[in-house]
Amino acid sequence: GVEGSTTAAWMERHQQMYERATRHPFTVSIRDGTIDLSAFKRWLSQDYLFVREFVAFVASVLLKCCKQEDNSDMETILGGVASLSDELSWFKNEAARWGVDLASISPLESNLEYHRFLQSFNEPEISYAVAITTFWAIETVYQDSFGFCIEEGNKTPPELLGTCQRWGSADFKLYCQSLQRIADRILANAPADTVKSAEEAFIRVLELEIGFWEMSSSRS
Ligand code: HMH
Repeated sequence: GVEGSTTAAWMERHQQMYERATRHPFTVSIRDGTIDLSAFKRWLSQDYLFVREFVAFVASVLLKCCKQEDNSDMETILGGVASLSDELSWFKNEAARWGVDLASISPLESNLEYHRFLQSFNEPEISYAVAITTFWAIETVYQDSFGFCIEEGNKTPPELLGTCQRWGSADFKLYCQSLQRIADRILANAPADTVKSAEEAFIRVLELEIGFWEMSSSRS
């Protein structure tokens, strides 16, 4: 439950920014059916490039996990790596369906900024606590954002339901909750300065996610 959950306390403390990330005009426009399809395609192609970087990030979290004395979280994280393989295939399929040529896409600035953040986790000095918290936060923003698009009262266009289901499904929510439990357990045993760094990483993820939605929405 939420009792004693460090991550749940942060979600409350930074509620405004959390809402800006998970109820962004971009995803809200999916839910109300007013989404600009060229913006959707921009998001799709940029997120494909993001996920390719995210594979390396999750691998770095897995590596940090394996170096722990207690590596009982290994299966959960390994499952995350495995599902990214399916996700890359999904992106290729979806891009073909929308007539998007993934081979000709270059990452936009907000995407590159996110890549640099993800790449910083390759440093062995970055703790497992900060890494697993970051992993949880990244997945949760998508779960909450796309989950809202399939909640009661949505007017999500049928051709976008598959996308929303990918991250908004009950299974993906359970997976995010497993990551949250792991993060909370590790944070409960971490020194105060590490917990502080993890909270900063959580806020940084929210900023980067907002930037990513902004980049996807922009008509420039
Ligand atoms: C930008 N954040 C972004 N892309 C994603 N695919 C996720 C989070 C979830 O994996």
